[in-house]
Amino acid sequence: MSVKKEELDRWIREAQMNAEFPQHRAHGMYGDPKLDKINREKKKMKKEFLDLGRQPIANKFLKEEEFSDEFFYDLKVVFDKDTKLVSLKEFVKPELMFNEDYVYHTSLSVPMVKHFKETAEMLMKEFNPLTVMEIGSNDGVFLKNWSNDYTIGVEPCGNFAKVTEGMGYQTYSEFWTTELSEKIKNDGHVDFDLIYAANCICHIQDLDDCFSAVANLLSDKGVFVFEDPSLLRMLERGSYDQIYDEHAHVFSVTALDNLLKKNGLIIFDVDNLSVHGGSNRIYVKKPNIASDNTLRPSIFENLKEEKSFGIDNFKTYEIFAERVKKSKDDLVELLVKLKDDGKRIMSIGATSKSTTVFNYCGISTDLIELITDTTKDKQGLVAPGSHIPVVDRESVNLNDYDYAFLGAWNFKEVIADKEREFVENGGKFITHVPEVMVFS
Ligand code: DWN
Repeated sequence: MSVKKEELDRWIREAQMNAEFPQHRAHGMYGDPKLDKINREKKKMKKEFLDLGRQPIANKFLKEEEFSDEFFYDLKVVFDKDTKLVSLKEFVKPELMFNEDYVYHTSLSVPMVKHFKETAEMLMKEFNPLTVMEIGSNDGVFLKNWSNDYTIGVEPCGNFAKVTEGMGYQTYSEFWTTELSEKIKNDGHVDFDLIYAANCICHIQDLDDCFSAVANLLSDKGVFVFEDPSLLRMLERGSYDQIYDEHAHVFSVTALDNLLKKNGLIIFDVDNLSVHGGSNRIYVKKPNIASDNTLRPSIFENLKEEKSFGIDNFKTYEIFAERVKKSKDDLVELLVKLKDDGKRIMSIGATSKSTTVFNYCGISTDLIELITDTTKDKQGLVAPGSHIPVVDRESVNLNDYDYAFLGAWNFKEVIADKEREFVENGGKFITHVPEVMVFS
């Protein structure tokens, strides 16, 4: 598909204008009466479509003595008619989620280690960047593919920042903000040829500030590449458990296109990925007339596919909300029936996603006895809200159970392959994606 010149010129003009007039951006507006009014207007554009009830911090696995202090909030989801962005109605304070105790280690997911190695190789081949920064560098699974002389990390979780510092990568243990981007500049870093982020940008609440900070540190020829779960795949697959405190937003290409342009950046390519239940990798750069004939057809194809699905139409979200209610009813009905029949049920993968499912559906130890997880930091604790014990896979004989719920349904194939013996002995899996079903 070829890009229409008028369309291209309009995009670039818009992006450049927004870059030149940062006061047009939404961030940092609080306190200015004129801008407060704009913010109030913006809030009115947000329409609620889903209520997933009281939820705890999705990754705050806990001990019994912490039960009385457990934090809960209302997990509601809104659609912004203006930007088409899907976000949480109320954000949770970032420090409550991302701190020294953060337990999700990317390097413990073998398929993700492979994914990040291949991603780094592809980016090296395609863009050959000299200077690299990763936002949300976790335990260094992406960083380790790059020379530590020219690569830095940004990671607010202190436990992980220490790990990557130990690997020789300078790591700013702070949240990604324009203020931090200024600090990095003042520390003498040259602009970056590659700014990368995986499963992190959707965690950032103030996206205008986030993108403006990226624009501040991206070299003129640099690329900003980020990947996050896809809203379209979530809507198609009914995977409502992509929604939890950390996921402040679930991105469509449509909404990102609107938001990035507003901040002087343009999308030039999109990859549809299978990881994390269906993600999009978005390639972004600064507008530059001389090289903007490089916009790839993938952008227009994704925008077209999203439009035909109805991503810009509130009705689509109302239909999704109905499907979510049905998923809850079906899952609870199935688990209760199996328990009544004397079956034993456990779960595999103590994921953030399963925190949403268990708390929304009111599932606790009466239905699911335990969860196995390969992450040492989760073992010996109980899952948030549901208080189902999390144990090491090696401590459990799966043959004692009749059913295994897939908390990590995004690793369905890997888990089914590992647990062949369970199935051979008559064990069955339960999943709620794309709909509640039993399979073996
Ligand atoms: O964005 C985020 C993504 C990338 O990771 C974060 N907000 C938090 C986290 O979300 P999650 O917890 O839903 O991610 P995963 O990758 O689906 O978690 C898989 C969990 O399952 C890990 O704790 C490891 C565990 N696991 C297991 O016990 N047995 C995984 C596999 C493949 C297994 O065989």
